[in-house]
Amino acid sequence: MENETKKIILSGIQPTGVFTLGNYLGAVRSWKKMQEDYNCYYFIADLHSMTIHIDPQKRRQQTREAFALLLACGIDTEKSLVFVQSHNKCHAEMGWIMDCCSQFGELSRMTQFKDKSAKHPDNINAGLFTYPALMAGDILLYQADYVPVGADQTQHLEFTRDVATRFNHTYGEVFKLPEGYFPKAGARVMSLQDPTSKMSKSDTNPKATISILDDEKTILKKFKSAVTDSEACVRFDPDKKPGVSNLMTIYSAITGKTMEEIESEFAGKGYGDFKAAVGQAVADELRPIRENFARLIQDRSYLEEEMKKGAERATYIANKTLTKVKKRVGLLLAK
Ligand code: AQP
Repeated sequence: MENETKKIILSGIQPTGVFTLGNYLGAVRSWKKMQEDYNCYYFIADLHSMTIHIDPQKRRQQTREAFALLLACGIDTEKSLVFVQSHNKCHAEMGWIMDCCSQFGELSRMTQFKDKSAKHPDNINAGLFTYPALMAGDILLYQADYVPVGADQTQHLEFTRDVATRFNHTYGEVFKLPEGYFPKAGARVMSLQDPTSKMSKSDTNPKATISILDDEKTILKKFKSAVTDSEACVRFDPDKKPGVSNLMTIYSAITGKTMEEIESEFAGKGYGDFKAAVGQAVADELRPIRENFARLIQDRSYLEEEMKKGAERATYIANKTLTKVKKRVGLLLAK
């Protein structure tokens, strides 16, 4: 599976619901492509998902589904290391060590903490605050060269580099400093009902998001009711026409057409034709994923076997770094 000459890429996704078209076009689709050129480590970030309250039974189910969804999207366990974060105990242990290497001030400046605290004012837990330290541990454990980052994650990557630099300086060189990786075909997908905010799995309005398991009829219906504007002209202008521009971004990401090509394809046509074409392109793209998922989720023993293999390999790799870290900070190793 691994090739010593290839660089390491690491990324995770939270089991907070069925992946959206945003998760797919912004992350998972690129993860599939990267498998050819890198040693890819992908994990289901179930520990991170604990920063919000989810019913325990639902969390278990969503974690299994998220694992199956990654495989359904074309992540191949023969090429990539795929695992569930909590199945490798090194993450929790490293997370604590990273907590102790993080400063209150720098964690307080994280915009995600501010955003998520505002979104869940009744549950501003310590995990939400120290989330970036756990994430730094996730990345540094595997000596990742690259971490694919969306615009909303750059601050966390900077934080990881700062913590790693500080640790290396204090205790001696252990960590490789990871760099951001910006996939060429990545796209930021916005809500279909409020195109100024990003499409999110946890959005409570089902019309705002496309789940990658939605069937064709549902997808076409959701695009039909997507918020646009009254100009009736397909033109890319994210500031003045956020709704139409979002639909163009989605169409472009799937068909590979440029914005100019899309503008001329729909010149003189109404939004009805445009929305139907975007919906159809999305439905065609997601159909095989939905079919793969339906098959995989039935095969519980296969999923469990793949999770076990992933956990063993991930633990083997991460434990090498964790042991070095423990020695450097002066934790007495158990004999
Ligand atoms: N709308 C989006 N457009 C492009 N990329 C997106 N990602 C998420 N939403 C979009 C990318 O998907 C990856 C996995 O995300 P995550 O599950 O770890 O957390 P998130 O960014 O908080 O995703 P959600 O869907 O918004 O989840 P909830 O609702 O639980 O908070 C990341 O690479 C992310 O950039």
